[in-house]
Amino acid sequence: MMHNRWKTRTRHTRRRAGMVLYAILVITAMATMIAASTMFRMQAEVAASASYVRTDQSWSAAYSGVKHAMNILSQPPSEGGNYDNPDIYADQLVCSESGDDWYFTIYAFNEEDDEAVRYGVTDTASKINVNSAPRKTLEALPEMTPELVDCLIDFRDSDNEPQENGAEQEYYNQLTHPYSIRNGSLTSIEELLLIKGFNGTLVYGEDANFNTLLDANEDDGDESHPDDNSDGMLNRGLRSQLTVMSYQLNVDSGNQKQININGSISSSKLRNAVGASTAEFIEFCRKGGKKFTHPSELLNMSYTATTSSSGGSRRRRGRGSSSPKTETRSSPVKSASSLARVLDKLTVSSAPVSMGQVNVNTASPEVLLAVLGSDNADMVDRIIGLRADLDPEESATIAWLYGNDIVGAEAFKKVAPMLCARGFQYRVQVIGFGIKSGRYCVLEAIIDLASRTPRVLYLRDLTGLGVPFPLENLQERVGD
Ligand SMILES: [Ca+2]
Ligand SMILES: [Ca+2]
Ligand SMILES: [Ca+2]
Ligand SMILES: [Ca+2]
Repeated sequence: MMHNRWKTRTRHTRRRAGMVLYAILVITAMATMIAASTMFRMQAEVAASASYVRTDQSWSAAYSGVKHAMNILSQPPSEGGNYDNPDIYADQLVCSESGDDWYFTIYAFNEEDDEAVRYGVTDTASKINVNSAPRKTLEALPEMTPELVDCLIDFRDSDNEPQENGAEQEYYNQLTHPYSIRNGSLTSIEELLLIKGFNGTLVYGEDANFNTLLDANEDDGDESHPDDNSDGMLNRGLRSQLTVMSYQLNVDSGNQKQININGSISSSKLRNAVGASTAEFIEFCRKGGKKFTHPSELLNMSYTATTSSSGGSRRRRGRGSSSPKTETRSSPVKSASSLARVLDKLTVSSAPVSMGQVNVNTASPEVLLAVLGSDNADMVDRIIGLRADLDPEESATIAWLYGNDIVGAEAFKKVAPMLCARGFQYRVQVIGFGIKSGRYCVLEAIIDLASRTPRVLYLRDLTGLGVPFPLENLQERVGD
């Protein structure tokens, strides 16, 4: 009886997933089950006898997609953006060669629909940087526990002093197969798997074939790999919320170096950047010995500087030679537009880069909640509700949070250091495919636009996990 019910449910799920035949292929150590279309499988069998050149060509087609994304992202934002823009990311012809037409398609997880991909890239600043995130941010992630965070912190900190529930090298030395821990920054998200308490389910979630879609076997509980909770939603694991590759360049929207208001600055440069009155106010604060912690401090700020009234030649040391005098001025930065200007043009450190800020324009609600704290759940709702309607100019800095009354001045200053409005590194997932042969290659790359010339920071071949979606759909579409 039970058995029949399972069968009925399975048939239903399969219908829902479309005309798809499932084949079990042992691909990775995790023995992943993948979905493959009948047509594609037949084509693949034919193609399997073809020369290896075919494989090289599908790899080249996919890598062309990586370079294509790098090229697009190096230019000013195009109309349609980079989040979901089929015109520039779906079914792009690379070449016709060896009797086949080679295409690539760049795709990513679709927040609105886990049964359809979006055509675009993913800004890694939309995630939390595992190397710089404070404990409370990590603990606020739904899947994290204080014990896991203790072990993660021990793994990344340079010392050998274990946290209360953590594990340092000594623990790993006692494993059947001991290994050295990083005791420094993680270099790939996969390294999480080396940390005590972390496992594939936690890191990868239910998306066993990495196709960003909820496949039937990922929504049937323990009936098939992976073991999922069959709740009709795709849990994408910590890798969807964490990154090891995000950093910001301290440059303005025109890619010019920001001015460090705690360093030595040229008055005329400062004036040109933020206007005379704001420049004068900053100089007044600096003369008073003020050290800024973030440019947002200038919003609605007032500052009292102590000056001496000695007025002239040096007096002899002694009582009554001069009386202290104070002067209070208030900052001209009061509107969202003047705030946007100082956020764009100014910084508070001489470092060329900064780390750890999350992009308020692209982060998921879960990430924003973890970063801003559960006390700010209303703020997160308002951010998500408003940001889709912003034009690129408005979303160029985080000042829109203040301008749209999402937060008042004081709350803004508290959250501003944790947020940014722009990413410099992107994750690209791309399939390169031959329309006639059905040969394909899937690559995952992280590209970095903050270096002098754009570069690939990370590249992985995901082809072994199977075809991400039925290729005949692509074939039909491209054939139109
Ligand atoms: Ca350590
Ligand atoms: Ca999947
Ligand atoms: Ca399953
Ligand atoms: Ca689920």
